[in-house]
Amino acid sequence: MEERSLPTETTDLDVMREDLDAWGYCIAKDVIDADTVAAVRDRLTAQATAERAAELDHPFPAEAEGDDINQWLYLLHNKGQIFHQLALHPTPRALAAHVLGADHNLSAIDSHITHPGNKAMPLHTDQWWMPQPALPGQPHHRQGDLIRGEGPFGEPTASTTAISPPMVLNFMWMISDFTAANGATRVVPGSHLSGVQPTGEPRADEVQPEGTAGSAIVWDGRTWHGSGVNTADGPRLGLTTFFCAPVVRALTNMTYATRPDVLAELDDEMKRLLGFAPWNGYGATDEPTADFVRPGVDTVGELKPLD
Ligand SMILES: O=C(O)CCC(=O)C(=O)O
Repeated sequence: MEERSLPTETTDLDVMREDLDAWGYCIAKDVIDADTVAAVRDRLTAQATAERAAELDHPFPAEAEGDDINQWLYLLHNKGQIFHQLALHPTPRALAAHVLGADHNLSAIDSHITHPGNKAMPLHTDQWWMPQPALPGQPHHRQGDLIRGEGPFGEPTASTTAISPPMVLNFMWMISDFTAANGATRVVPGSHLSGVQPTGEPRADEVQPEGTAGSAIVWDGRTWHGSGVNTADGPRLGLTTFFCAPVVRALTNMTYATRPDVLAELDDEMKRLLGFAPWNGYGATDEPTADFVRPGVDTVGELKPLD
């Protein structure tokens, strides 16, 4: 059988789905128009500049040791209505539905800005915490004992035994052009089918797809990836809408961290996406079949029988 060529930019959702299945990533071209890109970029840049000046930005654990040059902005839905459009956009939602199923949540809505002078992010997967399948009678991995960066390691070739399914999907919006020079995301094609984790070291078989602002690079939670080195003269603006299956703990604690003034304005779909709706009773407060959860202050506390 002829091997499918590596993903290139496409506007065809079917091709994106097939690329994700075959290679573990795809490039969605021109998902938002130039005016939307400009509006997102302006809000993001203003927020990023203010957070850095106020020393409010905190590094992410997957960043290279000692890299305090790259910048993360978390909980963007609290930081501008314009970001909600990206989370609700039909293209990421269709790909999340393809990989995770119709019900999925937003695990994070963050920005990753690679600045000149940074370090390459070590290769990693976004579901290092997923236990390996085990044959009956063999010891199983205890999920709560798994440690980031401790494998199991191996080569990124297709496994011949059962592997775990994807539980998360990363849809990384390009808010500036992504180029090899400014630190575009590196991926290892096909590594999503290996069932093992990368050691973090760069590899000869990694590729660094480029794309224009308004496009996105999208990867399966099992795909080996990391951001690149920025040798250009300006920042690379990445914005991730990161989705998870409904029983996976979200990367950011959305129900606790969503600002009350933002929550008051959310429509039901955005509330569902952020995990404010129980899923088959999971994530519920004191009414498992309620449409939406309620904060602790409104739940039932210690009661005494009435006389
Ligand atoms: O910013 C990038 O290019 C990659 C970010 C990343 O590795 C992640 O979000 O897990």
